[in-house]
Amino acid sequence: MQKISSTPNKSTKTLKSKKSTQLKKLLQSPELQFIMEAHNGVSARIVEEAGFKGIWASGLAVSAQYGVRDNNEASWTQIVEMLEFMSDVTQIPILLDGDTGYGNFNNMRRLVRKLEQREIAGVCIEDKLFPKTNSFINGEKQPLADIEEFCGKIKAGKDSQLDEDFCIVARIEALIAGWDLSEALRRAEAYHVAGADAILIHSKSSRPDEIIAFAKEWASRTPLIIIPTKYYSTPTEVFRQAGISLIIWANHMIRAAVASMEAIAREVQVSETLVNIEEKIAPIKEIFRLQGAEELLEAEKRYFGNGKNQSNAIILAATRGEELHGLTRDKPKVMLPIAGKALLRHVVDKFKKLNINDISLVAGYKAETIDVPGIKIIHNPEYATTGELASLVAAKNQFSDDMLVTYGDLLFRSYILRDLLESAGEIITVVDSAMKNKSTSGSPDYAYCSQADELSLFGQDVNLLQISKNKQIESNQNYNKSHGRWIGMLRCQGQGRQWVEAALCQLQAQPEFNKMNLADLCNHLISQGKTIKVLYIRGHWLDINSLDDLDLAFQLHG
Ligand code: SPV
Ligand code: MG
Repeated sequence: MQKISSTPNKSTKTLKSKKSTQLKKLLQSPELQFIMEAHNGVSARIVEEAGFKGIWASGLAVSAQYGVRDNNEASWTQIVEMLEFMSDVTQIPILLDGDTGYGNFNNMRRLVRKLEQREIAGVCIEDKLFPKTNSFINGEKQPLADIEEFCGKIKAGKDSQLDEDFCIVARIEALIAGWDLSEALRRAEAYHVAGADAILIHSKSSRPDEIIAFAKEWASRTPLIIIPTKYYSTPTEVFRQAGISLIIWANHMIRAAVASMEAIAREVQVSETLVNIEEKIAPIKEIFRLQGAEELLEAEKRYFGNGKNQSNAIILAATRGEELHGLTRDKPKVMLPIAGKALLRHVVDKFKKLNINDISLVAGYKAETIDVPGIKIIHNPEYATTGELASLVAAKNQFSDDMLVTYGDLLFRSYILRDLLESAGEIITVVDSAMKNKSTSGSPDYAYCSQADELSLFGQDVNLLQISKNKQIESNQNYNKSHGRWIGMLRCQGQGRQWVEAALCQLQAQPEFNKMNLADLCNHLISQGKTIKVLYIRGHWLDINSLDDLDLAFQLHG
């Protein structure tokens, strides 16, 4: 059985037998079989999906897709490199059109070993001289290889294969080069004796007569292969009756691609629009499918775990920011420029830097002026009379099992977000225990926690007990002095989302819901016995509530 591959778009569901074994079986099958040309990874995949049981890696087509002639202008390693792409994305066997073997017997030995390493099932070599020319260009002027020398190449190839099923096909060019049937048969016999697994008899005639005559004389001494490019109008049944084993459709994928590309390129060039061609070409989705994009998405879920953020962010930014007076006359606070870009842009960039690309912003005041790209804007039309929780409810369709909820007027260092993303817990929030040099503009929220921030606690679980506008509170618990400032950033994951949804439902039933803010939500959750974990930080953030804050922000980011 073929080994399971980690190659992205190789299906591992229905493993077929070894590719060389598959090719050998095709050649030895009593039924007439067919293989189709492919010239790169995507065409190989298309051929496999169409139902073909094998691929012809055509020298003509692979050269053409590189934009070079079929005269060994592409080096053999360049051919093998392309074969690797083709082999990686398919499970059916590939028979390489190996031209003359790219040199003498020694080159042939190395070629066979390199092909086996890439799971190429077999190689066909033709009895011409290196560098060869395509059989349909001046065929009669092309010299044939010396029989004995060519037999040596076949033997060398067979002797160097490690996989007993690897196939070597000997291709006879005698009819192409203007020799007669008896020369073709003489060569076929010699190549058979040298160990060829099959004979390919090539013809450039528009009628099948000479290959039918050959097949009759050859009488299936080995499997017989044909390439009916020139005698294409012959009914396939004729080949079947003649006892042909394998038909190679040798160049039809590259010709189909070229015809389509020429037509589309011409049309777009002339019309200067895409509007007429969209329906004539493959949808982008089809390209993604052929590349196996879906498999990668699934693998990311499997292997990235928490390492890659599937989190989304909800930014609350519906208010004007009255304290900033005239500055917010024509735009909301989040659109104020700081160091050349809007405050909101700084926030969004921080999220994007950590791969959080699903960002929703709840806007209200002057929402139409928010022009930060790459975010969804959700409106809270009642922004003037409602608080943060009403804005959060407006975004409830964006809730996910790993969501960040934050104020839009926070400037913070990236590590804070990174640490929050790496923290465990259903709900985690950030508390600044330093509180130094911090403006107390606006009305700060103070956090009361299960433990003060001590370096010795580093990494230990600390829970939020209460958020209050008061720096000191009357408490019948064993705390009354706040442990820091709550910065207004929450992460809810797993169950945390359900907790928040349930809490919002309960709070919505209360008459003062429209005045409630995120701190009220946290306090309610705690009163319901839910745990909110604390991530302590020591500075490195700023919320913009006043002109002083704005000055500070300029100092930090300007
Ligand atoms: C090829 O496909 O490159 C072949 C077949 O060698 S033919 O072009 O018919 O010679
Ligand atoms: Mg060729």
